[in-house]
Amino acid sequence: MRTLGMGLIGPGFVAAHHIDAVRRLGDVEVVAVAGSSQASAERKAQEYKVDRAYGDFHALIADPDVHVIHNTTPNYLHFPVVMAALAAGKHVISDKPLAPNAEEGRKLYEAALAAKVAHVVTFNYRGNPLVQQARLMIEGGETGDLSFVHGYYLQDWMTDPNVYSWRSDPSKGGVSSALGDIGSHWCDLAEHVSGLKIDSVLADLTTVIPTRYSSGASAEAFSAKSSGDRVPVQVHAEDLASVLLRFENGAKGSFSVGQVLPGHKNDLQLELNGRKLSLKWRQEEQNELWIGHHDRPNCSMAKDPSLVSKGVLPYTHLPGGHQEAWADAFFNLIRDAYSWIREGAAPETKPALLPTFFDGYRSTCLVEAMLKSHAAGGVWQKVNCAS
Ligand code: SOE
Repeated sequence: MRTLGMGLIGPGFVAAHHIDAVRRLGDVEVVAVAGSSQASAERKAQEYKVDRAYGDFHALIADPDVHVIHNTTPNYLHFPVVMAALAAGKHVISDKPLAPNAEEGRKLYEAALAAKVAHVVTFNYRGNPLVQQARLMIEGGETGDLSFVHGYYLQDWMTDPNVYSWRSDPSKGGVSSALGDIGSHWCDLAEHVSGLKIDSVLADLTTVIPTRYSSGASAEAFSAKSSGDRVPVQVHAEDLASVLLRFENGAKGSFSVGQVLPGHKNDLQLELNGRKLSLKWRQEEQNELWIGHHDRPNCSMAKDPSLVSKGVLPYTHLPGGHQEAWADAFFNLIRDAYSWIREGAAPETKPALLPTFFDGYRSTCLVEAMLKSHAAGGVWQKVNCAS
């Protein structure tokens, strides 16, 4: 079997998890990392124990030993980095949001199809075993038709006004902040698990902290804030939003996102109410799936290979009672991506779990519709996303 080479472009807390997941595969070599300068790339290469460091991402893409590019750059670099990787015929695994707007999202999706390479977006919550359990129960008819799909994705790492991230800067994070960053995950998960597409949205956006204080350096998500002199910066992007949803089959839904909500670390919840039963999954208690009944006691299903459906087994790694975690779910997505690459990356061999650039493009369409709905004063907005 040919050894595949992986190259990673970008810093951030998630970069280390891309590298760990690839190393866990055992048959893929982490060849090189690229950063914003030669010095930062070398620092990262040393930290991750990688031999080659590039201060220019074009040089990493041109490296003949790199077959798969992992993009973990800030949002404003996704388009140029991913486009350059596709032009060089490399497989791409990109962080979300795929692009800052639907137009660029669509261009990347089309370029990926034309390049005939694997194209994956890290909507990693799909990789959790009990998320797949819920998806298969719905697909198998156990819930009955869904009438309501709802939940939230709440965090608190931006609660302090001294945290200033590129996500708050319209020229870097894109016009949206919380919706693009974590609303994209929630909507992807809701559509993936329910099997339903969101048809239209009605959104209400808020900036709870309109003035932030920047020290010049962008704060990494979840990191301690930097010290030093600070200057006030006006922020217009949303840090809190609530959205009503209409699904294509007539089901209704709603979700809220916020990144300034004390006590909520990475609190994603998805609940799906069917005509026969309800399911609820919460990321911070990811080894349990709540099953709600009308005519008998509710119960909670534990993540246990002896209990889950057959299709979920490849996504469990440990016996019952041994908790699986964020990194295991992330690994599941990376493992499916590389098995797709090894199979030739044709559309018909794509594992069902795997989110592609179409899903990344779709999420840019959803966020764009939400921004339009809010800008129009809160009117229903249809989601336009031609496939
Ligand atoms: C910060 O909000 C962040 O790191 C997101 O960018 C990730 O996609 C999410 O999984 C965790 O939170």
